[in-house]
Amino acid sequence: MNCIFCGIADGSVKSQLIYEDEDVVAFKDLNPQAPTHLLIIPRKHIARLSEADEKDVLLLGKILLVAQKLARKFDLKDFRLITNNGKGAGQSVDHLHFHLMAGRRFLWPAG
Ligand code: DGP
Repeated sequence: MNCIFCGIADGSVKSQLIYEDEDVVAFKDLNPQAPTHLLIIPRKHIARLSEADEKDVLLLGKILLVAQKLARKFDLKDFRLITNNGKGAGQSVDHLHFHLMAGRRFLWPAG
């Protein structure tokens, strides 16, 4: 399997790493859409949220708490946390990731 985000997680692909622990990695998005735009991923390869299952419940919760920790660390009061699930929703990398974005106004509903 040739997965760019698995490469970032194992260090074989360069990235601007912001956070890592035994389960979760966060790094700067290559193509930022906001002044702060981080990607938070599980080290485990899960293609998208719809492919996670009950075994991943702690991992998914941990990702949310990492997002909270990073928002606190960077003093982000208003932020958006999203995952695109499937091509039609805008997913271009098939490894579960959450976009943590802040520093500009966001429209709702999301485009
Ligand atoms: P999505 O469209 O939701 O699948 O988001 C994928 C994001 O990943 C997109 O905003 C650009 C980013 N991205 C793609 N390849 C790389 C990479 O090699 N390094 C980094 N840092 N970000 C990447």
